[in-house]
Amino acid sequence: MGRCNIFILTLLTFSFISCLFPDFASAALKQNYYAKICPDVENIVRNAVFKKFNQTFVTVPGTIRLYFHDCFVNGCDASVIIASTPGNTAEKDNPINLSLAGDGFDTVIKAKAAVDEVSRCKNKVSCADILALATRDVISLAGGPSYPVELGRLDGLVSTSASVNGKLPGASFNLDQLNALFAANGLNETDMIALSGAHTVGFSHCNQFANRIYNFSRKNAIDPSLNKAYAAQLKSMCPRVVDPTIAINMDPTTPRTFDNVYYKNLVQGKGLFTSDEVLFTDPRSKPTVIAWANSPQAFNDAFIAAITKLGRVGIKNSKNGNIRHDCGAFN
Ligand code: HEM
Ligand SMILES: *[C@@H]1O[C@H](CO)[C@@H](O)[C@H](O)[C@H]1NC(C)=O
Ligand SMILES: *[C@@H]1O[C@H](CO)[C@@H](O)[C@H](O)[C@H]1NC(C)=O
Ligand SMILES: *[C@@H]1O[C@H](CO)[C@@H](O)[C@H](O)[C@H]1NC(C)=O
Ligand SMILES: CC(=O)N[C@H]1CO[C@H](CO)[C@@H](O)[C@@H]1O
Repeated sequence: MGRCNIFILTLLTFSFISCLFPDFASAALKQNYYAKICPDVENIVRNAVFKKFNQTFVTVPGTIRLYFHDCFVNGCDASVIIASTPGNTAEKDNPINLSLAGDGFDTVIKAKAAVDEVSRCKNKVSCADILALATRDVISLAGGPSYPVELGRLDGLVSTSASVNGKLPGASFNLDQLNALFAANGLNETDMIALSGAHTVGFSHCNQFANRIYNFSRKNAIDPSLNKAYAAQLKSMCPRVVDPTIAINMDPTTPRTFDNVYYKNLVQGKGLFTSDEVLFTDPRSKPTVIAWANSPQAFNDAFIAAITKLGRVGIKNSKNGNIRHDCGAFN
């Protein structure tokens, strides 16, 4: 009883302190956050994203992956967009930056410029929120689900190359490694399987899966979990001596559509990375893969839940964040 009272007292004290100093409480996001500040922000961003999409499809995968990397390294705070300066090597220039496509960055820069052209909106909308909105917009432009986006993020004040190490998953990860990294970001196995579905669009360089088609320690053996015809196709596109300029579609079936075909591919042994195919070969995640291969609606629902949770990672408050004037540089 006594212990319980102390617990409640501690809890009350904490809530009280949080009320006195709201900056210590984690900022809450909400839909329509800009209703009074910049009421047309969603249309402005959507139009800018559409213009960019109309120029190049790379806008779609580039923006989605940029959001993922932003959120997993120091939270969804646009720190990934910061350019390096003579005194600081930023996140985007970490050698394991995994070749983020320039068109993702450009999408955010263009949308920010469009928002700032409206005087009441100028310097009032964070780059982190613009990236969250642009991600929703490219997904829906590519045929994926549309969904309400929670807003109210601030932009981070720190971006270092060193902070990237250990924060992003590798293409050779097994299920336990994937689960551990996503759990560190408040995402469970279901969320991880759903977000992996983003590999339904975009490209990969050959080095990410070369070991699956030319196992160097086993006389170039092919990973037995790979579909034989798909492996042969991959070998014809990616020579044994890796050519770093070659990038291939990650979804060999519908590479430009954001759909559940990613899961259908996994069932057929056509997952490009070890981290993709393991979702089908590991008996723990297999039932979910099969369910989503069979139901676009079930996948869409799970994806929306998961990307909404992803958007809540590491939200900054007024002590450790602000609204950047230029997404690529600190104010
Ligand atoms: C589950 C663990 C994940 C691993 C191991 C992984 C790994 C990779 C790798 C190695 C590439 C290819 C990079 C290259 O060679 O250029 C890639 C591309 C991509 N990833 Fe992931 N990823 C994971 C999860 C995610 C998530 C959660 C998202 C977003 C929700 C995402 C979105 C993308 C997109 C859209 C691309 C294509 C990028 C482009 O074409 O420019 N990935 N990923
Ligand atoms: C889309 O691209 C076409 C030509 O590539 C251009 O004529 C059209 O104006 C563009 N639409 C928008 C909204 O940018
Ligand atoms: C390559 O072969 C080694 C030795 O048999 C094995 O442990 C490893 O899992 C294989 N790698 C792949 C990607 O199949
Ligand atoms: C994982 O999170 C989703 C929401 O994203 C939730 O619906 C589901 O119940 C969670 N699963 C477990 C096992 O906690
Ligand atoms: C887009 C980008 O910044 N790519 C860089 C990733 O890291 C390699 C190795 O450090 C650089 O050569 C790329 O320019």
